[in-house]
Amino acid sequence: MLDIHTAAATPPPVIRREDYRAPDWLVPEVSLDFRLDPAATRVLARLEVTRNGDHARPLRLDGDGLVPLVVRIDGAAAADTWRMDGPALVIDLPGAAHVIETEVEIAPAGNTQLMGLYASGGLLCTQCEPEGVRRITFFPDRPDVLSRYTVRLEAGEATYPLLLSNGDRTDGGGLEDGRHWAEWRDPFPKPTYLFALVAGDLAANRDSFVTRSGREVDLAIWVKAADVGKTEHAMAALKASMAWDEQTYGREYDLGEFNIVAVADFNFGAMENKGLNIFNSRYILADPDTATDGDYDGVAGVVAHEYFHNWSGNRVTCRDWFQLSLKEGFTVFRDQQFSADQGSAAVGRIENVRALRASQFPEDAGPLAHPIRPEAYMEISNFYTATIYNKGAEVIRMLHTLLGAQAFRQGSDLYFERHDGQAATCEQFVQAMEDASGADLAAFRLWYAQAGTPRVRAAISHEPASGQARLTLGQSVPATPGQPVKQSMPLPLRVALFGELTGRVLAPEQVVVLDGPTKEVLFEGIGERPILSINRDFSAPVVVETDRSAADLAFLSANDDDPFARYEAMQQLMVDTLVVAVATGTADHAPVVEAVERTLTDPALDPAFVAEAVLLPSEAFVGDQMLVVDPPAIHAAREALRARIGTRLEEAWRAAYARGQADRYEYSPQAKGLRRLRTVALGYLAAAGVADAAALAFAQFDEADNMTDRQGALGVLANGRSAEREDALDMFYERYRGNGLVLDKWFTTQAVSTRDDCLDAVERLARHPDFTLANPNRLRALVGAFASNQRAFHDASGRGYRFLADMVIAVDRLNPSTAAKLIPPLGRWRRFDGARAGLMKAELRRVLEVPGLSKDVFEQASKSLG
Ligand code: 0A1
Ligand code: ZN
Repeated sequence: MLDIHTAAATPPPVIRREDYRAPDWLVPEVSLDFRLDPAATRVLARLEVTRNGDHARPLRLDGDGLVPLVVRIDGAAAADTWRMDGPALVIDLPGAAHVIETEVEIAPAGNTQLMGLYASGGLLCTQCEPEGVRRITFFPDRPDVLSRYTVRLEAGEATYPLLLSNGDRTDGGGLEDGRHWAEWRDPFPKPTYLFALVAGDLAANRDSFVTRSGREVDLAIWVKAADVGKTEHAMAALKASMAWDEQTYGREYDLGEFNIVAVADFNFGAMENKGLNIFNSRYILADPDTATDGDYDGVAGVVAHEYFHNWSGNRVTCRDWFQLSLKEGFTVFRDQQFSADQGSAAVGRIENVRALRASQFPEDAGPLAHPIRPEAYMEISNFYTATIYNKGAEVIRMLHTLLGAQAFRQGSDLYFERHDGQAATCEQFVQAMEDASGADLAAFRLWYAQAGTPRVRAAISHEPASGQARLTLGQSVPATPGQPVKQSMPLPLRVALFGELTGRVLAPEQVVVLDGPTKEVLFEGIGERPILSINRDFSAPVVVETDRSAADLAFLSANDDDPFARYEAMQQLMVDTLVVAVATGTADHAPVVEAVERTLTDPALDPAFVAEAVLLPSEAFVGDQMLVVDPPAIHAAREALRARIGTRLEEAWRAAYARGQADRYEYSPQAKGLRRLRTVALGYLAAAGVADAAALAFAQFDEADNMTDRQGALGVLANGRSAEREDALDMFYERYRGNGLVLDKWFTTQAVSTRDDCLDAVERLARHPDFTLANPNRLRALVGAFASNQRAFHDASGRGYRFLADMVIAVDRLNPSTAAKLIPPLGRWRRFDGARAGLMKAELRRVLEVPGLSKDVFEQASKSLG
């Protein structure tokens, strides 16, 4: 087909939720036969198709770049009954059931999109979510067509000794000419997006797990032979996840095998293919020398996430892609619960909220805002967003809060029982929760339909004479694209009151549901002025505005019995101080310094919590609080406050630093907390400009027996101007130049630097021989990280914007879905001054003028321009 229009000239079609129609044809059984070869792989498909309902419509098989070499209907070559409709194969069929056979040839080695069948470091592997199967074979590539798969793989044995697919291996053997084959059968009907295969030369860490009903499952994590020693943490997390899901949700694993494969080139974190999870290697490989404590947490969290999808996603899947949050929001909630149970729940919750505020809140406040169940898309790959995942998880968490743990579990049991083996909708999930609990969730459903972060106003008044305190609440949901007017939503707010004088709990925690535009709550027997603690544990994903004074916030930061609320009070105090400093050029630092000191020197507190609580909010987060973001002013104000906290509390930072010095590396929650606090302390000492800061940092860097300490120290050095800086960067590079995942850290450390010359360094690094556009991890490590560096990216010259747009344009030719993920920082132009906004828009326009732009980038750039 000759397409002379650029995407910009002919916008791609919009797919709408309201247009959903059940599939015309079903495919209960499919056999796929792969003759694997990187340059030319033959794919033979045999589909048993059945007409779905009473209609005369033809069978339509999606394809993307495929040419049918053979089409057979019920065993006979059928030249005149099929035709191509654009990329799709359309076949007129007379009966109710037929067998369709097709054959195509594809070239995995040339697949730079990393979607479909592709090559990565000598392996052949697949990524099929959301619409990758159509790049492998002709098929109804939609999640509501569920099939039982039999897969035969054939390849050269020397290069590809390992042949994996979904389900359990049923057969295999040797062939002539050094080739061999294996057959896999997955007894569970599944949609195309869960299909997977891997062929390669890998070694395994093997283990086993006995399910609660006594079935033994063979577990294997497949990696390059040299990396097997880095899979222990992932294996432990897998077994812990399997046990946890039995305990917490009553969900048992259902196949005889569970395989995980790590690959170096991957568009996302990992993929939950049935029985054959494929991972970005950064979420599998971990050892103390190469992975930070944060990386360890990432590995455990993603292993758990993909495992939990076996039920929330695979056994019950999504009817259509508008329901994506059905599996993703629920599964993120489940992995957050798991991580909270494994480590510090308080620190975990703080990290969840930090991530939500860093990525989802800006999305919800900008041109790409969408509800967790979107209404329309051009390219579904653009909807794997923080809103679908993280806000989706917050919505499930609110259900958990509103219904209580027990009713929530009954609802989840009912959902799995009712919809096992089906492709379900968000509505069916809510219905199951409603039916099991008896609760009325009519208004709650608005959370699925409305975008935007609600704002809550909260004020408390007190009458000493009557002992009454009155909490006044109001909500508003801001307008978002396509949704100018919003309805109030039920917001579960955990609330408590503390006594200013006695420090006592005056009103223990209760859940107040703000279910209209306003609400008043009366508290009796309040004998002293109450201080309001609200949205404890971040019970609702909202912005809360109160008029609490600096003194009240300081009080809560020291005395609240909810760790999240304590952290939040400190953050609010810091944000308020910084906003005043940016607006007026000066601010009273003392309340923040005192609050940090109390937290830092409180021996009862967990060091991991302390390390989170004493960190200043990011420059981007401060920017999000302002009408017009002024990046240099925010940077200056934040650095000044950092320096003040560092200088005033130098002795306390030195003490925390010394306390974090361990004789020997240990992986335990306590040791992790101390390491975290140690590097935070080092950062404050450097900010204070103490004479030995660089020497301390370099010693920590050089003597470290683990990556957490080493990278932490490198980050501190990278922000400074010491002689040690260049040495440390060079040493780090030389030590790890063969390890791609660690080299990513080297790029990121420089891209997030607070130095004035960061932008120059980033432009230089983009020309470094180890930089490549082809590897998504490397791209995110440099370009993604740079775009999150508010001051450097928003350099008044516009060079940061130009750099990002150049990258988008270059990457789009290789990997459109990854290119599109780089666009959102340019879409925030409304929040900046006229000069910056103009430069940002000009770059978006420049991107849109590129001939042959992908629909992925077209959708994001055109919406961002607004
Ligand atoms: N379902 C996966 C996410 C995923 C989506 C797309 C991918 O390739 C483009 C890969 C993974 C998850 O939630 O983990
Ligand atoms: Zn997921």
